[in-house]
Amino acid sequence: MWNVMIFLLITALIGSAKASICTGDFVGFVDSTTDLEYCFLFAMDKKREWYEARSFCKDQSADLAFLDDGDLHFQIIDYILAHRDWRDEGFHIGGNDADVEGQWNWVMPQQPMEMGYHWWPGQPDGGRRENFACLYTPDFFFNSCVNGQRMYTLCRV
Ligand SMILES: [Ca+2]
Repeated sequence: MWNVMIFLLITALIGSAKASICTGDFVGFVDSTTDLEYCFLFAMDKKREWYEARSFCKDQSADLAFLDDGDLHFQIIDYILAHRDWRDEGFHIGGNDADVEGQWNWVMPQQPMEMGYHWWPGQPDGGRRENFACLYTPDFFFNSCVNGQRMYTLCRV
């Protein structure tokens, strides 16, 4: 009896746990609108400024995170909030208005950032002092972060 129940339990667990395509320390998130998995790296080893953060991601064959598609941004928020010691922090993502003030673009893929929706109300602000998009405490919606600010890094393959 117990043997059968344990067998059924293991079968159920294997059946529900789809193998992740993500390697190393990358974490897989399945976008519920496309059912496709995307791999993100939360680089908590040190705090970096934005350009250094981008180089770090490229060294991992990735880039700073793009978050305008599906529900991935909201899954990332939940994941960050589930880590008690991450909740007071900020994470670099792959958007900036460094080229033309007020024109926010993603670096990968190269396309304009959607304004509104993913941004905290009132963001972006700060003019030429704040040219780099980040996920920032306490809500981890998009914020414009101060040039040169050091924080953690969110990469995406
Ligand atoms: Ca700016």
